[in-house]
Amino acid sequence: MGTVSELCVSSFQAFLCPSVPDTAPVPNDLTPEEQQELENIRRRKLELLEDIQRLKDEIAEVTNEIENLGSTEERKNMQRNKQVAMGRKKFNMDPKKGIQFLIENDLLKNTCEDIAQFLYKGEGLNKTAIGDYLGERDDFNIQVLHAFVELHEFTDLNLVQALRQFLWSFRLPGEAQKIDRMMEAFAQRYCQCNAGVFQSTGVCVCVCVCVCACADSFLNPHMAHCADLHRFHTCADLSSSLLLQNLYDSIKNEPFKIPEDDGNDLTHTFFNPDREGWLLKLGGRVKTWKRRWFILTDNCLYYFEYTTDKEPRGIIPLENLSIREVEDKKPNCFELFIPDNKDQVIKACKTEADGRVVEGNHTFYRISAPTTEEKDEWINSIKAAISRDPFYEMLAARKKKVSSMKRH
Ligand code: 4IP
Repeated sequence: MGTVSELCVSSFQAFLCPSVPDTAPVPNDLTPEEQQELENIRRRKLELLEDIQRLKDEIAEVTNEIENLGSTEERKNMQRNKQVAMGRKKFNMDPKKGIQFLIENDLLKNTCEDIAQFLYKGEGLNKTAIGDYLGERDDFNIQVLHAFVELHEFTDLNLVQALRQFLWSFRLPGEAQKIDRMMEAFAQRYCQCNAGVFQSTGVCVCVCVCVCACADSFLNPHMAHCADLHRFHTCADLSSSLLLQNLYDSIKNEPFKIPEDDGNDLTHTFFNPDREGWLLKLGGRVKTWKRRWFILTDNCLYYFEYTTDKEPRGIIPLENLSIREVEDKKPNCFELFIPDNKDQVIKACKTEADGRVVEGNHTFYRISAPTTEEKDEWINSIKAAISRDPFYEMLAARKKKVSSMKRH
């Protein structure tokens, strides 16, 4: 039997180390006061243990909530990005349905300003589809067209420069009425940004039509309406001849670039990818950074020069590759590499400047994302794509089997 102080010590040890049982019987040779004191210590200890357990439970609960909160947010974001991508694809196939889908899913506000902004940003959108939507006769579409034109800044640009900018943001539809509406909206905005250059919007529209006809005949010299300065001067009595001369020279010196009719092939091929977005990619032999539109789908990474390109510039099959974060002068970098073989060239194909498709030269693909979040999302999506692919898993299993057979 121990002394009171020994018993107290054992009680506290049990308290400090709860796994040690505090079951020593209360000795009966203690005075009632001492017994009472010992009882008190043991009760206090139990209370404290209960408090600790309660605190532990609360911490676990809060941690759990925080974790769930993070993953719910992440999941929501991923879901949202996926739906936006889906909306873009729908838009490219049927602009009205695409916009409707985005509005119904709370991804776009149903106002002409928001829709115009979405078209103006144009990320992942087909320029022909943008032109079709903006050219519609519907009142709402006409309002969107005006809001869209308002987003262009034409101040201090000459008419040809402004037209170049405007006509690069979508592909002009073929119908004359649609073109009229668009030219009218453009001319209004141009005159608003450059008061006094033209006597009226009507004059500006007339000059625009001349500019376009002239640009067209420079691009297609065999067409009937020959582009001579004389023809261009049909607008002469409407505007100063010096201004017209400048515009004429500008068209002649630099051909008018119209976005390609990009069709919808890409839309179908890459419908609903795992992820897509702009990234910077480092070259293989020549280490130049290029901004490319990346699409992750079917366990392959495709990159394009423009979102509307029909053909990718490069294709990187992801099987046998790993991904890791890396430090570089560029921010948010990650790279694809072959594990345990840093000198082997990755199996991939690329397009040469002359259009030939050849094998790539990369021993690693270094890529920079615009933000840390996007870098993390790309890494996660690529990791998921690499690990989920059943073909790769089957291949890996076979390789394992073959190498174990070789060993025996
Ligand atoms: C090119 O540099 C581009 O970066 C290419 O990227 C890249 O090909 C070339 O790599 C690199 O030389 P310049 O345009 O400055 O010449 P992209 O094809 O996206 O334009 P990859 O294989 O990265 O596509 P090498 O390996 O051909 O040098």
